[in-house]
Amino acid sequence: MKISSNDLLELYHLLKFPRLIEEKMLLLLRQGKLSKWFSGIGQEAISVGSMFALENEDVVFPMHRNLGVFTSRKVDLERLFSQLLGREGGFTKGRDRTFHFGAMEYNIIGMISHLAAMLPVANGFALSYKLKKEKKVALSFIGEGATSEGDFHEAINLASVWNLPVIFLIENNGYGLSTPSSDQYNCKNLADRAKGYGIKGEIIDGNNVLEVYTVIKKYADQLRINPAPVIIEAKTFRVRGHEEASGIKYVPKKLINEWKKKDPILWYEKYLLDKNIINNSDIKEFEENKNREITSIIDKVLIKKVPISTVEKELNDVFSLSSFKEIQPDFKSTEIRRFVDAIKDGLFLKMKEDPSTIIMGQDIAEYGGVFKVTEGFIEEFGEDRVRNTPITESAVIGTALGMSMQGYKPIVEMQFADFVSNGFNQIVNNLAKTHYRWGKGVNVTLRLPTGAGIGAGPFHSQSNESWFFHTPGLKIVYPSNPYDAKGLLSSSIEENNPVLYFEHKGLYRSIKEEIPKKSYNIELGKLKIVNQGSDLTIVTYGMGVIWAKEYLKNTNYSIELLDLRCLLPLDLQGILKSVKKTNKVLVLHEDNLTGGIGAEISALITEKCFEHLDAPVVRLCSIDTPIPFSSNIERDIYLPNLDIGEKINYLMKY
Ligand SMILES: Cc1ncc(C[n+]2csc(CCOP(=O)(O)OP(=O)(O)O)c2C)c(N)n1
Repeated sequence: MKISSNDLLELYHLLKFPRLIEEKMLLLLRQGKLSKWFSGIGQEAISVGSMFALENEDVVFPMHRNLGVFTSRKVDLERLFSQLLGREGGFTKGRDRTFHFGAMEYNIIGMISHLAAMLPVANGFALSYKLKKEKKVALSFIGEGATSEGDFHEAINLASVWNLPVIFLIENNGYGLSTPSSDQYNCKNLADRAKGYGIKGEIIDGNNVLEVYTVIKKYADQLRINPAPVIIEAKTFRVRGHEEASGIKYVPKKLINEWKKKDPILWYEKYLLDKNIINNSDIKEFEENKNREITSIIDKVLIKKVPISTVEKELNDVFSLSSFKEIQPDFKSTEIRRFVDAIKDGLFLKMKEDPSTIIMGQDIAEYGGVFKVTEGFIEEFGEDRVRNTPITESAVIGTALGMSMQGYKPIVEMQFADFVSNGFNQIVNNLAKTHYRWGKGVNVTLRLPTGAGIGAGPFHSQSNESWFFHTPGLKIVYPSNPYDAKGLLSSSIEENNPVLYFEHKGLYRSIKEEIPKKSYNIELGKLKIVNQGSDLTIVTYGMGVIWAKEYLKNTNYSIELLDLRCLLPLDLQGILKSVKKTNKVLVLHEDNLTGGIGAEISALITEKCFEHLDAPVVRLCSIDTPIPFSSNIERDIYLPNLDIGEKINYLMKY
């Protein structure tokens, strides 16, 4: 590949700039003006060469040693230094560490600490490009240490199956913290793994900026025409410590000295000097100019304030503002639908109305999903929008996040709610925290077929809503009837925040009711009073509502039955209003007792309206065991519903 002298010179300037910044940063660190630093010295050719090869419209996912990505994309330096030095005016309002930030306007998506977690998100961007027929690529950096993480394998496998234009660029710098690569993986080259994923892989000299540029450019050009992922392994070395405070005693000195001789800047300077493209005074002049520029910006930034905030501001930024617009139900045209049909109808109508909706999940296409919720969808909407996935919960949830950042409204079906544990990190650390960290709303809906009562055992029956209830940034929806299921699903899909939509499998085919045929929606966070009463309030949701309704058929007590419908946001005012009226409360749920939603509700009631209580708040929940397989044990011992009468009698007599 022929590169003009001007380009060679520009590349030199880009390569040298992050080194000059780092040298200054290391000084500031020693002076106590910088809290932490992960050095990329000796690895700059990888960041810079690859950025020089890409177009600015291509998205990039840097890691903690990729300062050169930000400088090569010409990110506003005052903002950059404000972020790095923890001052006001950075990218994350002081909410993130030195390198955990992105800048969407430069098509840079920030990392989270969980190293490989952004690889699936890169897939989401790449899939969006492909669907929109945009000739762009995604490039994701990853250290050789982090290639051991599950997300690495899931993301590449998914990208391969779907032919997504992603460059997975491994920076193999020999060590993952103190762990040498020989303790990290047991193959000769990580690029060799490409074969196993059915994709191309190539090893490059990560200290040779021209080689990095040439190879990345070659693949970027190819991927724009024929989308497919590729693994590039850039061999390099970490010549400083993992981070500056942690030392480097465990690395043999000889190795460091050998690699220092292969310094990418020294090599490239020599190359340009030999070609007479620069001379020593050019180098000196560039260094002096840039150092002056860096110093002047740093001086300006260091006198800026550290970010300050208020409780209100912090809380306000957890969620993107809701843009709920009510769609009234049309009761002129109705039909009798089961719970499962209502979900299917809601999903179908949304897919029909809004081309930005897309469904992903295991066996959801031709097979229609294990519960047949998406049966017939592929015929109607095609395989681009109804996507069968490999068994990769984490990669698919991360992909959904990337797609949502590209304007899609992805809906991901977990085959069973139980399997969401395999996507846990993506949910609690990526989906939940994105808006708070950098103000980007996340429109992802996860559908979770949940619940016991069908003898499916400990791994196909769990109520796991409380796993997520504790995490700021998530919304949790849990309907108990066909009408709500359809209306709440519509709102969940529109919601510009991550929503976990729990659907009880036991309700799918056991309940039905007359519901409007057309679309309508229901605002999230509003409970429903299923039955008015004055003696006692039952607070419940999901299957609990069905159990409570059964009980109500045969009691003379005046019971107020509240169906929460949403656990987050929780309609606390609605709960308190009822408790103030009845003065006694039973909190009922199928999930087991300890640390369940009931514990929080009970605490809130006790704290907020203690004076109105005539009895302790009582919880009735499943016992604290895994869910037994045997239907007898599940029904007679595990689940709580047989004890409703006893608990209510206890409360009434109190
Ligand atoms: C999931 C996870 N486990 C552990 C860590 C702690 N940690 C941070 S960086 C690091 C080493 C990473 O090595 P590598 O991926 O090779 O990148 P490098 O630091 O060498 O650039 C470790 C273990 C983490 N951030 N995330």
